[in-house]
Amino acid sequence: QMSRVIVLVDMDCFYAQVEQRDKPSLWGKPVGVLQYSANGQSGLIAVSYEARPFGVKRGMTANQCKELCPDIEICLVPQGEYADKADIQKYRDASAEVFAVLGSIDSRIILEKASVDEAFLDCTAYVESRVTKVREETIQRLLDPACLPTSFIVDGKEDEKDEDETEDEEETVDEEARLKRKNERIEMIRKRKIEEFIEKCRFDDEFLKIALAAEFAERLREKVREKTQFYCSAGVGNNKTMAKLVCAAHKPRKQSFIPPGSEVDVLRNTKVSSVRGLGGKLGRSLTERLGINTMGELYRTPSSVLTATFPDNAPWLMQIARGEDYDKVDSRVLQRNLGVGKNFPGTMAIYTNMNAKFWLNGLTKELRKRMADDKIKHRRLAQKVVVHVTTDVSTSKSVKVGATEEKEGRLFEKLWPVMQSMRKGPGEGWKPPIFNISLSAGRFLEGLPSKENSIIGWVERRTKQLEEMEGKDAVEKLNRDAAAEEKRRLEREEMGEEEGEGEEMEGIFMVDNLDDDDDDDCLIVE
Ligand code: TTP
Ligand code: CA
Ligand code: CA
Repeated sequence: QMSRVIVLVDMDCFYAQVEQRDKPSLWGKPVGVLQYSANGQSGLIAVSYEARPFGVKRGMTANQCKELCPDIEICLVPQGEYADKADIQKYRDASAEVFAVLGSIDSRIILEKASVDEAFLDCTAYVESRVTKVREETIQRLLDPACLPTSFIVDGKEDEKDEDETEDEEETVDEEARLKRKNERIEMIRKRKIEEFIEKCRFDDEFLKIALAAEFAERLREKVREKTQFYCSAGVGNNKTMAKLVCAAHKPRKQSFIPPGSEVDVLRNTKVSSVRGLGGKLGRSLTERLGINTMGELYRTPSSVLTATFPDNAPWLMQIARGEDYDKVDSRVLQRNLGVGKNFPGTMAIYTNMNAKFWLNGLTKELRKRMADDKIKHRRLAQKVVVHVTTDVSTSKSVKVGATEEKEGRLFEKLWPVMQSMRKGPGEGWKPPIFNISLSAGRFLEGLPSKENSIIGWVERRTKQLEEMEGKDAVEKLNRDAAAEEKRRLEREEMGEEEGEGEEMEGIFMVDNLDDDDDDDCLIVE
């Protein structure tokens, strides 16, 4: 079993930092980025860390956050050209700057763009090339406090106890001094844990590899900061799921890593919904059908129960509960889909076909614009557009598109009948009404990185090799395995677990989630 070393980099309050960089007087101040919408559904989509102690959260209106934090500076997302849409181009450009830095650091690193402000880096080859270097020298370097200045160990053991114990003795001290002492204590524990970790590196290469990746991540983040002015956080682990999970443990401007072997401890009290791949329907049905709320509970659930309830996903669920994840980092910097969409919540719901036509037309224009930009930039052409319509249920249908649909109006002519075919019941109206329309263009032709890395591409290459080596039987088995794996992947995708990860959608307010105080939930799927 090959062990890997994965780093997940996530920008801190990204859109807020873009605004702070645009207007430097905003650095260090509470800032909220508001997406204005003519239908009254405006809400915050990013909140600077200075505003968070006041309780300001994503999804709040300008009034709500002013009440909590009167000094907050509200920045408006620019308006787009069509369909009452926000123009997030400036955030996308800022994202491209960040990715340019991430991609230029070392050719041995595989970089996968996971969202507008997030990337996975497979550092296995890079750290392995460094493990062989003189060990004692490396250990001494790592032990230097300046080497891992913003790193925290996340091992699932409770540190809070140490922090609270001394609280009583200090009742006479003023708040400021108390806070200072508390921070000193945190810093002391941080350093002690790092030292313990580095000591283990003397005897254990798995520890050493993680430490080297953490050192790399510190420098990478410094470089991002230097080149773009933006701060970010990072997580280091043996796979994507763990790297992503621990990145959130210490934020902003910090990074976290897991001692190899502590995965189950780290996961024990983790909410199922905070785990990559379980943020959607599958995670919810774990809770609804089996009463499983935490990863620890999932870990303790007998495999027979999981298999009976989730026949296809049980093996994957058991792996994830153990902290194992074999999803590989795809060398992918381009988006797999271009998406646009809009919510029509409450009284904004669409009842008439005329209204539906109006919005589909606006969204189609917006999509065409993005496809055209994308075509020039990346020299590729989408072969498929998916129309999603949400009434009381969500339905989607895909259409093949090509060069013909690039002509003005042609794409709409193609999409409108598709949308019509999704209309239930008699008459001209929509009943139940439409709450969301979104379009996504995908399956790109030409130099397609996502295809090249897919299981299909892998099978094609392996088929040739294996046929030479082992004959037809082995090849057939391989094909069956790959087909089964692809089927499971598609099912997981369909169950909505990859929400907000692969697919980039802008401007969609998922109103269902507005009440949810879980920060990880997407209001807008990126
Ligand atoms: P996130 O990484 O989820 O959040 P964040 O960077 O603002 O804050 P954190 O420090 O906690 O990571 O999203 C990145 C950007 O994507 C965010 O700044 C704004 C945008 N976004 C939306 O427009 N709508 C959404 O629902 C979410 C989740 C993000
Ligand atoms: Ca972020
Ligand atoms: Ca993110």
